[in-house]
Amino acid sequence: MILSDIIKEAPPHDDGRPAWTRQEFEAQLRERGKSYHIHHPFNVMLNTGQATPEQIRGWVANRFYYQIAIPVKDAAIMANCPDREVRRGWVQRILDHDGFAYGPMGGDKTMDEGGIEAWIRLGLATGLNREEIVDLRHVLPSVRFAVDAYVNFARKAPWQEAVCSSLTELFAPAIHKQRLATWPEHYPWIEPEGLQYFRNRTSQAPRDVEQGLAITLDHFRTRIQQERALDILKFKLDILWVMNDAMGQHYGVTA
Ligand code: AHQ
Repeated sequence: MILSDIIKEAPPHDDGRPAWTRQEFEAQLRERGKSYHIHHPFNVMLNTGQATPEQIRGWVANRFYYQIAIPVKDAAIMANCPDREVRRGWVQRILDHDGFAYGPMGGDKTMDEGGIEAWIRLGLATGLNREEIVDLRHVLPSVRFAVDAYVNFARKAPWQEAVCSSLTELFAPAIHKQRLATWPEHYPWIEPEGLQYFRNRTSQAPRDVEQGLAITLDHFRTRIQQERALDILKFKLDILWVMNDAMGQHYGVTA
């Protein structure tokens, strides 16, 4: 299915087939985890200790482009969403990545630097310098195109469909935990504090998923709408997958 088909308004809402129950629908979404990029050879190489420092630095520098796109994508969803309750929850995602200052009005503030800064620190811990991370010089064309396709989808699709596309995060806690369990042993040359981003996500991702899953299960009601939700999730799974394809092709994959 090409991107314009994905962005096109959903097909007719009902073809008479019985809708899945809420539990069946959630199970169908979770079943797509078999296509999650945790299974991509490039990621398997990273998390089984077979990556060289150059491959790790390439992955961090390329994934930075995805990380800085996340709050932009979430702001696009916020801009399209008229529901204050939803926005009240969704805004936390932007704060998690961009960071925020907190403390008493008029008093001293404490800065939560946010996930983008934590990702830069991951890069520094792998031996990249701040300038080469932030100026995106290492970002591969296919990585850029895949990430831009995600942001453009979030801008153009109905906000509930953009919410649905975030549900690859159903599978994200596992990949963050896998990194935390394997990188210190395999890559002792990476300063442990560089992995803080992954630690942050092990609690933030499940909270994100709770809201995104509830919205998705509530919104996609008929069978044909539920199958569209699966198409949207597949689109986003493909985005994560092709990013690894590009990095594997450029940096090599030893799996
Ligand atoms: O660090 C990640 C993150 O903040 C998010 C937000 C969410 C979205 O809105 O699409 N998806 C996501 C993901 C993050 N990290 C990826 C990784 O492998 O480290 C996984 C990715 C996801 O599963 O979609």
